[in-house]
Amino acid sequence: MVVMQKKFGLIGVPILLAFLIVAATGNIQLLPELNTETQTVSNVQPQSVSELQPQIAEAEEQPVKEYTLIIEQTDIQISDTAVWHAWTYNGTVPAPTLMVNQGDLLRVKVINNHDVTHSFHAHMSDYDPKHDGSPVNVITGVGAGSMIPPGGEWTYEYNVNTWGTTFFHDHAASEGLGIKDHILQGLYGNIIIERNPPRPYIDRHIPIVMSEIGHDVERMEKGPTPYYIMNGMGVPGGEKALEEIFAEKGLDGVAAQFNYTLPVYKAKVGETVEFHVTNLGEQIHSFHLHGNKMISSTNERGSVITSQTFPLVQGTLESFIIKPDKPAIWLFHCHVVGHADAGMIGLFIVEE
Ligand SMILES: [Cu+2]
Repeated sequence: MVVMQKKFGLIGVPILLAFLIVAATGNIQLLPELNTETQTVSNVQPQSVSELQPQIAEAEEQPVKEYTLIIEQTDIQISDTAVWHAWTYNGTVPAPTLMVNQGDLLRVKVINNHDVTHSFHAHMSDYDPKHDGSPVNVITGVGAGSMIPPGGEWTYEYNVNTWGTTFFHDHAASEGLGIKDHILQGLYGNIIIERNPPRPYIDRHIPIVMSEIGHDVERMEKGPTPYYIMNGMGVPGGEKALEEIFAEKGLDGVAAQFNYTLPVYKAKVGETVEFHVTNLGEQIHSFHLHGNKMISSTNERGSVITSQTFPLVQGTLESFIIKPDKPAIWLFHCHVVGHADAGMIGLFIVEE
């Protein structure tokens, strides 16, 4: 019954379109009962056609943005005592951020050099179902290859007709492992879509993915390992651990953790910086940046985030803009503070 309703719904659209096309082209003899409206339709016709022409011309020259991502296992030293046998797009967790413009055709060629099936599933709104990269492709047989077997490849395509920030992740499962396990192993990344017309005042983008670490962590010897991570990094013991490192080894000791266990991003006073924070973990996280006026640029565009913190349920993101006005070292962390204690902290350094 549901299927029938859907079919009627789909049939209804072409009928409506056919009616509109017929009306617009003036072939009204096919619709004699609409004679009274004929004059009006033909009067507006020349203007409508000329307005359409540049749009069509633009469509033919749609800019194409192409990326290639290679799925492979990558060993990442996550602490002095442990290695994460991560699964990656192009060797990093998260994957490289894809930068596109509103209006582009985004084409992503994904090569699977790993020994299990993977995919690339992007949270986009305008693409052919064959590029979904989900188990439905296998079930329907439409784009079955978008679930990429070991050694295979697939080129996914998207019309980028909205702007803002979104993300992608693996949507495959393998024997004994769920989609969750595939994602947590590191197969995710952000897509930043610049508005048309663009915002030239953005000086710097800082994409951050909050998550938990995947299942394949090898501990060489006893020692703390992160579980809650941002951009693949975490400091077990959080800020307290940093204090202890400082007491023992001074600033150099802390600096040795930069972009090893502790994500660190820099900007200059007066720059306009846009953060993009995504939760691709299995738990609720929240994101708190100290000391800067945060203005939402994705969910509540233009609103000030007054508590300096926003919540992220699983599979969501927020972007915000700041304009740091003084040199400082600021903390950012998950405000599920237990997660921060278990690793989810980072530094934002503002330089003169
Ligand atoms: Cu958290």
